[in-house]
Amino acid sequence: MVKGRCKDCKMCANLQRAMEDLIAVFHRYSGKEGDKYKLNNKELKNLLQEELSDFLAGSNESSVVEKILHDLDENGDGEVDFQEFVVLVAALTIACNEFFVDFDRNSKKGKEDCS
Ligand SMILES: [Ca+2]
Repeated sequence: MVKGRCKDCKMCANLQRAMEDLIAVFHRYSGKEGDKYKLNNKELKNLLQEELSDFLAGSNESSVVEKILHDLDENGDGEVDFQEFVVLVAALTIACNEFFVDFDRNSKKGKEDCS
């Protein structure tokens, strides 16, 4: 990672770190068994339970994991590669942002009493 290139810009350092973390988390789980660069059913289940437990309550049920894997498995090889994984992260991030924006709007509405 190049450091000091834009030291006043904390946002891009944060985003870079988030991207590196995203890659590292994926590989920590995908490297456990089988293809090192893909998540199988068990690896996906572990990742969902340990990294996204707040978002995906109930994902410990096998049928839920099966469904998520089926939805994400764009190329139909029965495993989730990084490209397919990023779709899940993006969808959850968008949902979080919508929640945040709604929450922010509602709280401002309450304070200023205008719409
Ligand atoms: Ca796949």
